[in-house]
Amino acid sequence: MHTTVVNSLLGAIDDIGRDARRGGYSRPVYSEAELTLREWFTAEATARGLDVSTDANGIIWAWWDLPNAADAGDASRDGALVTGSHLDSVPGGGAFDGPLGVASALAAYDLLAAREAAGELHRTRALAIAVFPEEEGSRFGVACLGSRLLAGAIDPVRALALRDRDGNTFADVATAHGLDPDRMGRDDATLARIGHFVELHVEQGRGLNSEAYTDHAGRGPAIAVGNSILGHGRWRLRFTGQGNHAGTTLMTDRADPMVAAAQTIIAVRAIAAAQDDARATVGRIEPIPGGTNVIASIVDVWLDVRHPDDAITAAIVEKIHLDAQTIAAAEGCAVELVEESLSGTVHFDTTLTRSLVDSVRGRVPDAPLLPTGAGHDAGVLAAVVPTGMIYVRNPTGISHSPEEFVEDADADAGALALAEALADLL
Ligand code: HGY
Ligand code: MN
Ligand code: MN
Repeated sequence: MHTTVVNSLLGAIDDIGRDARRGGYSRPVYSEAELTLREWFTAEATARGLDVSTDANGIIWAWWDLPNAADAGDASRDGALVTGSHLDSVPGGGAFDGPLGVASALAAYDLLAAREAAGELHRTRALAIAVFPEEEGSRFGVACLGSRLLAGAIDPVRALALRDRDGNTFADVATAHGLDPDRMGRDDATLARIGHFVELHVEQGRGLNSEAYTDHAGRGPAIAVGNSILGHGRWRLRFTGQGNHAGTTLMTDRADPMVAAAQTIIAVRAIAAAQDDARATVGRIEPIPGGTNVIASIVDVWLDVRHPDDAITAAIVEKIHLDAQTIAAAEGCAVELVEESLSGTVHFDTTLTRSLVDSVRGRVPDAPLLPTGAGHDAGVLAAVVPTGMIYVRNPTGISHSPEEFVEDADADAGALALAEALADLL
């Protein structure tokens, strides 16, 4: 059975949150764009007869109960199979990071519901589609904020005090959208309902499209199964100098934090390049006050460091911090390092991953097992429930950029693979 449901679902949201300045999409959590996507998902799930609700942490749940659920009541949802992803994006992100997993879950539901109606699927448990808020951490700075709250991986007090660039606290924004800050945090009742979590996601990086899996004619498997997620974290380096006038301050009289930040950014690349498998990135820099004719008084630089070995990630950050201190001192500046978000390397549940491989290879025999350098809610939930991932080929591997792409046929293959995997787990 061939489905183009995924592509029509994605087509329906194609214009939501487009960013004319950056290109691509900017859909920060609880922005108008992301709220519109939440409404889109809720409408699509409700139209399918799913029972849709939003929990205390802002996670949307769309339940496909067992046929006899009325008798079993809530207990019938214990140990459910859950799939889904996120709808928020990075600034100027692609169309697929997050929404592909949500649209594929809806398309997979359609395939499974048809099989159940035809008497070809006899489920032993409920299925839920979950949509997690703030997976990218683009607004409040902590990646996977919704799944971290659910799993108890972040103190709700800290989460509620997080601020966006306009100074709004997560508490205020969440309250404005109907949540009760006092009810946020680890949710054991909801965790008890998650027997397995399977997330489908657009591939990010050169895996399926590498020579290892794609021949010169571009042929190769469109689907992969995930086995691990690289440990990763985010730190803020704050350089403090002396704000002053660009025209009246001699070069010998300056303590310019911008110069210290710039030298440190070069050092970041050198330190990461010297360590196999390490990735370190500065994608965001914010001078205060940020005037063209003003020597900055403060420059904030955000660091993203990743490595398979968490101890090496820590050592890289420590080396960067030491170099930053030396550089700052030479410029008459000071520097402080603050950790904002940290996720250790995750290995997905081996039994679940085995099941996913067997299901996927029923349709895509040469589907490989791949590690990923990208974080996901599945990575956070892996600490509390068995989780696994399925990736759909991205011809360029480019992500967190408008060039992120998935061929229609591969998106369909992803929905079919997800449906197969879920059917075998239901
Ligand atoms: O940053 C990441 O790896 C993910 O896209 N949030
Ligand atoms: Mn994502
Ligand atoms: Mn992402």
